Amino acid sequence: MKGVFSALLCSFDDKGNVNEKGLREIVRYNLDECGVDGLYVNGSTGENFLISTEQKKEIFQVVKDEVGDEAQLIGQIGSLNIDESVELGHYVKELGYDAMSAVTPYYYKFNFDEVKNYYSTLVNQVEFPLVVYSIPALTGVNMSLEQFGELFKLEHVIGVKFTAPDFFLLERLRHAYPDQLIYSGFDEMLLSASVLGIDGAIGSTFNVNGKMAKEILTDAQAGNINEARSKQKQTNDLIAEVLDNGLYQTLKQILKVKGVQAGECRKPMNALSPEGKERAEQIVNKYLV
Ligand code: SI3
Repeated sequence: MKGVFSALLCSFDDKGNVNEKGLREIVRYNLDECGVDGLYVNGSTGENFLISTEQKKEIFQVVKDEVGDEAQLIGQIGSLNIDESVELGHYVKELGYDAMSAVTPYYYKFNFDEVKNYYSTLVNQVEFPLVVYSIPALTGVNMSLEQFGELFKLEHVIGVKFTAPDFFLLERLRHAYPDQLIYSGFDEMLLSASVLGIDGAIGSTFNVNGKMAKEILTDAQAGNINEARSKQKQTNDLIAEVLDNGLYQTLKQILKVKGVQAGECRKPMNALSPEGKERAEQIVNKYLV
């Protein structure tokens, strides 16, 4: 369960349906061209919070069918509807995923007891390894070192996807919980997180730039910091342009340039303008040939 995991994009048609062929092509591109160690399915990048339970199941099933045992799979099953989370947890367990993950409950201002109860319900009912998904910038849920520790004490909790720029907290977590898996969630901070001893990374840009991410992680782990810095710099030039042009739309357009049917984003995300599409092509020519 270590290494570089793409937060998998999903291909949708212009009506918002899952495009199975396109999804399989995205999976293949990640495995064959990017060489990632695993896939994080139905996360933010998979537009999970914009789709139905049935679509989530369809995506989990198609991805497992395409991947088989070629790579590790983590299924993001977190939802504000705890019954849906439990149902999806059972679903990925039965499909043969390696672990489930769940975003911290958001929108309502849940206190920590409520957050902890959410996770203990999931692990007690599903009895399957769980990675906590912490992304405070989107959820508004910030947890302290001690609160992470409370979650790590729960049976079946195996780690955290830490998507935050708080490197003080990350260092404290690494030091305090050496046996938990820590995945970094910000691709632009991969090197800095690697130096602190993370076990892996989960990110959206790895769908197109996974090879470079793997090199950054392995260079950093081997102590080749200058090499890793230069690769992180190239990566961040790419990421800055992708963010400026529209994150998921641009990643999909890059894949289309590469011949992958990456499809559209779900509404209310906008499609790229003709200029945005042209810029995505320029990004490919500049960084991804
Ligand atoms: O669940 C997921 O799809 C992720 O792993 C998301 C991941 O943390 C990405 N964050 C978001 C909000 O998409 C990052 O990979 C992010 O796109 C990247 O670092 C660029 O800022």
